[in-house]
Amino acid sequence: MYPMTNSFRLSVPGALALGAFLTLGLAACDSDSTSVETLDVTVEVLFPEAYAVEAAQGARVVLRSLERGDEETATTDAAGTARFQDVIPGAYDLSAAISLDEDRTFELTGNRATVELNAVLSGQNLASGTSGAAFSLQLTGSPVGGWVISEMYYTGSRTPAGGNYFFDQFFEIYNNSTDTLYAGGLMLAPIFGVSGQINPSSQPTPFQDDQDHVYADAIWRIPGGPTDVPVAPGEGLIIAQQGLDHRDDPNGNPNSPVNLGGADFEMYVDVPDSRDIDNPQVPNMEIVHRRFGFFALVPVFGPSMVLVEGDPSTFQEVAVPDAPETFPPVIRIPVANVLDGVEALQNAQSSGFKRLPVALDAGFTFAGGTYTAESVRRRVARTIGDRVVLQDTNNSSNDFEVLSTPSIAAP
Ligand SMILES: [Ca+2]
Ligand SMILES: [Ca+2]
Repeated sequence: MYPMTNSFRLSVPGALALGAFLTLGLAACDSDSTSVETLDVTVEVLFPEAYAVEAAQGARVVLRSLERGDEETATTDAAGTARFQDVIPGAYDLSAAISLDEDRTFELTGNRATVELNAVLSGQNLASGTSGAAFSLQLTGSPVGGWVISEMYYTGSRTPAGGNYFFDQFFEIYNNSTDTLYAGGLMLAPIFGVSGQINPSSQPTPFQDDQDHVYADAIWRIPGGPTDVPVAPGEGLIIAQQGLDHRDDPNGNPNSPVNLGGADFEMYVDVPDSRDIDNPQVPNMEIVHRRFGFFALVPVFGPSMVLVEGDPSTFQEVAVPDAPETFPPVIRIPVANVLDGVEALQNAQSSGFKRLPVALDAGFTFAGGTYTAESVRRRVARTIGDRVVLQDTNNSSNDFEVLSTPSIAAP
């Protein structure tokens, strides 16, 4: 199991080798100046903090001598510990590595992925005269999991007089990964196309055959760059159409289920003739692209929404086929730039109106109707410690459930 002894014999130069071996073999504690006192080294290997288990069983640990270049290898046991015996004092690099298959990663993180984790501790001095040394290595790797759209509240609410109210729409994006992610520069894009047979002339989007792109009505960007807007694992950001307390605001609706005055961002339509409301307390999303409208309204029948990364100047404007010349173009975004997408359609019969490519969302979700104050929310895959991992099989029919009131609604 531990071939240290062999390596030790080979690595000790010249005539000393046999004598040293005999000395150790017969009396390891002999203080004779010609002998080499060896020591035992224990290495504890830990998974990254957000993982379900601390001790990393099955990690390959390497102890590499800086003087001689030779390596010893051991595998961690169920306690995450690897042991090296009879190690010659000197300077060493320690490293640990483990490959996790999809099933094991799912057990440990709640997300399915193959993962490589590593840890390195360089230039450690194993001093002679000590009985042993112990080290602890914490593995790191790329975040497992990523951003998802966790909730969409798009149905709107009824006013006390029975009117339609749709300014209280919001979207939540969520860090479904094992590490802090940065939201600066991420873009939220509602997709062009009707949500179902809303009237007899409703037609599905003409872009259905293109499975490599999505076609956006608008692109809203979170301000900042790739190191701005940190979001911890298991935390989300609320992006409101209007960042108001819709229940109390004089422009609001007392029947609205949500107070969005504490939203992280709002989609203020900043145009000269704007009728939108800019709450100075809520930072505005940046408008990258917008086709029309006084408000950042998405269809109350069901929007398709995608979360996008990358450089939007590479996205092209595209005319809508058979539309009048004055019809504003949509913007074409490669599927490769889409981090997550959710298709919400009018009802169970609306599958023919799908707007998102199957690779992004193989199904769709739908609410009970318009102005019902319902939201659609991603189901929980599992909980690891305090962290909720949301289900993302890229099929909203399975991954989403309808809530009778948004998850952030006051009780
Ligand atoms: Ca604002
Ligand atoms: Ca997804």
